[in-house]
Amino acid sequence: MKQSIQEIANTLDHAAQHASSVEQISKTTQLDLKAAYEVQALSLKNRHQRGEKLSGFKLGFTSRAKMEQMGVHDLIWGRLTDKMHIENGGTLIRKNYIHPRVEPEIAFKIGKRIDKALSLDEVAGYIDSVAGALEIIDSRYENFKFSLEDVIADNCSSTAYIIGEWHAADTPVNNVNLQMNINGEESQTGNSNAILGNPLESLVEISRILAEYGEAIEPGAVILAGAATSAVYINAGDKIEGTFDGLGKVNLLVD
Ligand code: OOG
Ligand code: MG
Repeated sequence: MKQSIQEIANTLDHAAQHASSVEQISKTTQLDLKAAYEVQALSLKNRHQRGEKLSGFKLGFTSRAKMEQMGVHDLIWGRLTDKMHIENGGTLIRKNYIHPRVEPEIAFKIGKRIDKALSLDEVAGYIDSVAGALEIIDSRYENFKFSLEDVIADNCSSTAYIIGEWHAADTPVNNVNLQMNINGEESQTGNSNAILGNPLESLVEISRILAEYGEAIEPGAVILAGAATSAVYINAGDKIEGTFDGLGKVNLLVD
């Protein structure tokens, strides 16, 4: 059934809240990119009405590994809220999610308001601190399958994130070797340069995109640069550990 932008937003928000998957929107309603981002904004509005606060932004499909895994080849962005944040070493309750996956990321904490497109040379001056991170994504669509517009409308599968210890802004985030182990076994290995050649480029991109969109990034906001490797399904009982050379470890338990 064809749905309005508001109805789609409510459908996706409901699916996220109740851990129940829905059919891809693109099967019944054609959204263009602008409409897909409108759906995302409206679904976030629902979250804000329930008391969730915007805590930052994320980029998606910034690495070839992710583009190839999901068959989508354009950069996307979504919004993070305080409710999505899990402490390092904390626990994710599997039954609250549909089919969650984990992926290793680089995180930035913003130190100074960003309200314009920044160059690679400029972004350093806006960073408070940097860290290794794990992102949990949980597409609200059946079988984790979507078109570009579908995934944007679904807030880019955003569900949860875990940040490692914050390090000084000048700690290198490029050329960081990283490894993700699940239950003590190596699951993914990679290098942070898989993210747009240098994760700092993700900050350049989000500054440009949000400036065009008329939205500022406030001090304290977290930016997830995008996964450096493919994402991996997680199960109750899993112990996940990300190791980032020079940035330390990030841990999550799944219950
Ligand atoms: C979309 C989210 C992509 C990333 O880091 O590339 C993303 C998805 O794969 O479900 O978060
Ligand atoms: Mg991600």
